[in-house]
Amino acid sequence: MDVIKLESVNSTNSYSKLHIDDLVDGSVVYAIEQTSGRGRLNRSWVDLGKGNLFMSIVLKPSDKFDDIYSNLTQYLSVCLCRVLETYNIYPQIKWPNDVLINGKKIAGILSEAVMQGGGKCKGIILGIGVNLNAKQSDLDEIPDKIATSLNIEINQNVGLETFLTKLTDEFFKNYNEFLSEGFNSIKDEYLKRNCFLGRELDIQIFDKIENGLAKSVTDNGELVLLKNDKELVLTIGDIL
Ligand code: BT5
Repeated sequence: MDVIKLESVNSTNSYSKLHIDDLVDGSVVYAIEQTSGRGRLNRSWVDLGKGNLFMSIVLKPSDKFDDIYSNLTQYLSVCLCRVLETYNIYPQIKWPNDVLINGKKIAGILSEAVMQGGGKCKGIILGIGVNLNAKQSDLDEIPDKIATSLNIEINQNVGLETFLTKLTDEFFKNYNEFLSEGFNSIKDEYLKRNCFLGRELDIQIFDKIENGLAKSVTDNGELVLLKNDKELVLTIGDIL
């Protein structure tokens, strides 16, 4: 596994996209400082100082895009939960891939496919930010979300490189199984950590809000929402 450490970068995802031709399948790019970290839909990811994880995994499974690549974020959320549990804390997953501790956001995942002419897929950039060593006063400044950090949850500092190695080992341990079986290979592990099923939810889908009872998750990782006796099957959205 190639691991590339950057002292400072705008975004590990942007860097990985820019250098995708030179990065081999399975490369891991991480940065000590990330100046313009990106979330989904033009949101940003806040750098809470040295010792936090900003990482992108570069994957080149095939030059044809397969639908299961969209579930890589859910696969990574399960891997992250397993690693966090080794610190004796109990994370939960909010569909599709938010990882929370006691309802507070500790990590964010951003997956981007890099396509080229002829519908060919050059690769998938799977980015993740995890708050490992943050100050409560900085967490309080994060817009729109209540956030936490591993050091605050376990009351001690966390080794960045140790955490990175645990997470990438966990990721690659079952990656080939995930590629052949898709979301189904992690469905049970995903569901046992969920905090959304059986609840009435408001879900933002671009500029629209749907609401209903979260009934189940399909074998493809979609959320089934029950609304006026009708089932809505959602592939994207943000639980509000
Ligand atoms: C995400 O977006 O949660 C995906 C974030 C992915 C960040 C990684 S870091 C390495 C790689 N390189 C990048 O440039 N990005 C990836 P989204 O679901 O859109 O959530 C964004 C929202 O999370 C923001 O609008 C804030 O409310 C909140 N947020 C921002 N920074 C945070 C932090 N450090 N901790 C907790 N919440 C945060």
